[in-house]
Amino acid sequence: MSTPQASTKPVSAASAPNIDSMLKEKRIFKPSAAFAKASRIGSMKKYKKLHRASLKNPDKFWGKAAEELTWAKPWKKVCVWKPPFAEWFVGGKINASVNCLDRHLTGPLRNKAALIWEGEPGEVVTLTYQQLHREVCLMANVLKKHGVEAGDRVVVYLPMIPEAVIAMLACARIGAPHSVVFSGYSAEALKERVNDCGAKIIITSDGGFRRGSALGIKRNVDEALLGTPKVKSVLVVQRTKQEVIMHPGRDFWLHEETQLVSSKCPAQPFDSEHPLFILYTSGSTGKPKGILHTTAGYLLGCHLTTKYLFDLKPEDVYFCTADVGWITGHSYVAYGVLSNGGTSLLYEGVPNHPEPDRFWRLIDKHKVNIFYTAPTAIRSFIKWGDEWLAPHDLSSLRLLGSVGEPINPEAWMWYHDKVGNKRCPIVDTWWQTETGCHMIAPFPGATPLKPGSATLPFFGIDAAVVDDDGNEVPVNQGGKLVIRRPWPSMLRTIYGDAARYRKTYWSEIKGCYFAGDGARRDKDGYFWIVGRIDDVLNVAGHRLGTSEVESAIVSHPDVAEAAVVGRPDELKGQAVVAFVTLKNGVLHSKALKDALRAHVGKEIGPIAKPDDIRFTDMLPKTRSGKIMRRLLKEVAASPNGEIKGDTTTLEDLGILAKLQKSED
Ligand code: 7RM
Repeated sequence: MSTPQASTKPVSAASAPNIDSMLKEKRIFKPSAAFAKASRIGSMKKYKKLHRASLKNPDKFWGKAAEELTWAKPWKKVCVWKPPFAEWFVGGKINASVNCLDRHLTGPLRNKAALIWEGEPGEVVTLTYQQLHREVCLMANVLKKHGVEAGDRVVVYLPMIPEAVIAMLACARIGAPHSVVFSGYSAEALKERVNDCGAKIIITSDGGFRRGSALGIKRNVDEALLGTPKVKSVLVVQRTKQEVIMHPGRDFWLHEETQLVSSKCPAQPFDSEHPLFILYTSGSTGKPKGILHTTAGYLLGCHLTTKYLFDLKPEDVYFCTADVGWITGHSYVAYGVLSNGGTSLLYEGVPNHPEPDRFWRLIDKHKVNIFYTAPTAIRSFIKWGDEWLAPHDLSSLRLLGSVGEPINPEAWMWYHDKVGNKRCPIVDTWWQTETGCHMIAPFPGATPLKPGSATLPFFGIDAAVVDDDGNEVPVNQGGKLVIRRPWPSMLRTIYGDAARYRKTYWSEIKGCYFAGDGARRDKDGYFWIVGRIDDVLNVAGHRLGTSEVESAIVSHPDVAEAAVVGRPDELKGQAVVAFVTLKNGVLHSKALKDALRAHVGKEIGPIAKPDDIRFTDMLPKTRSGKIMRRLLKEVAASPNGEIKGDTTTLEDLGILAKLQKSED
């Protein structure tokens, strides 16, 4: 660790070589013997052997693994790598919807539930594989009737209803790449995405139920379509029966259209590298990036990680709380589960409607075995109070998952003790829209868990923590998290902008994929994500990841959530500013501020003590629940709390006004 140096000018934290790490988590949780025995990878010895072999001969590993998919024509070459462009399973032909549906129809899975859907008002719809197949064929034929051909982009703007999954698979069936846009995004955001991908058709709904009322969705489409000259048709699912305006010749009710087409739709085989979907990530600056995924490699990644990391069993009910508008909803609500013949539970609404126990109700009612959610949700559950769990039987759960942000050890422990009743492994999955599927995560029957660490890389994944020259940094030193070789489910490009693809992901560290996260590895080789590199703090020569300081604050019993940012400081380079939300019933006070500062001093060291603590009711988050530190940085730095940055992806604009006045 470097000695503290007084620095007079603010140093760009992002370009300095290393990140200091000070928080040391000591707790370890080993898988139970029974869980290990029943799982596919039951020991570290087995994991290490297979991981080593997968890196020694990746073509052999991925080639063998790809035999688990159903191919229309076998591939000739596993990987052709012309950096930074990869092709996988070259020469092969495959259809993703066949892998998720048709191949399950010839055996006992035919009558198994593929989707169990619960609407926010409480109705339940179950679709077996046979029934889902029929719905997908009908929708695929409606798309064809409206002139959609292989290669045409289809925008899907739907709430969490079965039609969202049906639409994705219908597109896959006819080789039309889908671009799902989160239904909570505005007309403006929708318009930008529709135009960027050049879609001629949109699948949407009249509305959706959220927080107890019928939200308008079609009306956003109407507004967006004032500025999307290419769109010719809009297919509308009837969900809420609210009043909508249907433009003659352009808008069609889906339930009427499906009456007019056949339920037979033979799947066409497509090249392995045929585009499967484009999914836009907002990022912090510039226009959204259309992340392009192709068919075979993506599907293989989803298939394998679901099978091994979630240890999916035929009898499981699996519940992922992510919206289909995010990559998690693509890979782990739809493709990965269905490709394995699993049962995926979808829920339409918010977790606190009608009461904050909705997820626990769902788990109890549907006897959920695997539950996958995000740290932001877990911190809300903690804030709402343990009493909401008490009346519900959660004993069906056998595995818990986490995704989206580093999970702070306190939230991990709560999830483990209160939701998992100390019985369930927590699979903390590090990955990105760009990586397509899980990259770093524990094997639940093998990997000893350390709260807050995503642990070790999946098979075939060559992850490392490096300095700016690409050299691995010593144990427990922070650096840039990179992947040193291509993998099947990696993004292929940014739609329409190969130069930006090269620059964003492949130019920072020579020969490596880098997408912005900082991390360290401990003595056991475990990866600890310390936050986004752009957010790293530089305090008197110490470079601190945001997640460690936040974890320290959240480990105080009065705190629900914290976000830490740097503010330019004459003396130290940066001062540490913490935005803190408190648990229900705890009052703000000067004494509590002092206590929190002392607590961080004890947990991490005096260097990390926040110079400024601001209590707030809420933190600014993206629609998918990630804290927007970029906005907090502006609030912290500007004397009058002015914000100039892009706020279009912010969940609740009202938060900013509140933050500007936040109590200090
Ligand atoms: C799946 C998803 C990606 C970014 C990523 C990280 C952060 C996601 C974890 C995590 C620590 C995790 N895709 N992130 N999972 N950080 N531990 N388990 O979230 O494209 O929307 O975001 O999210 O910063 O780069 S994403």
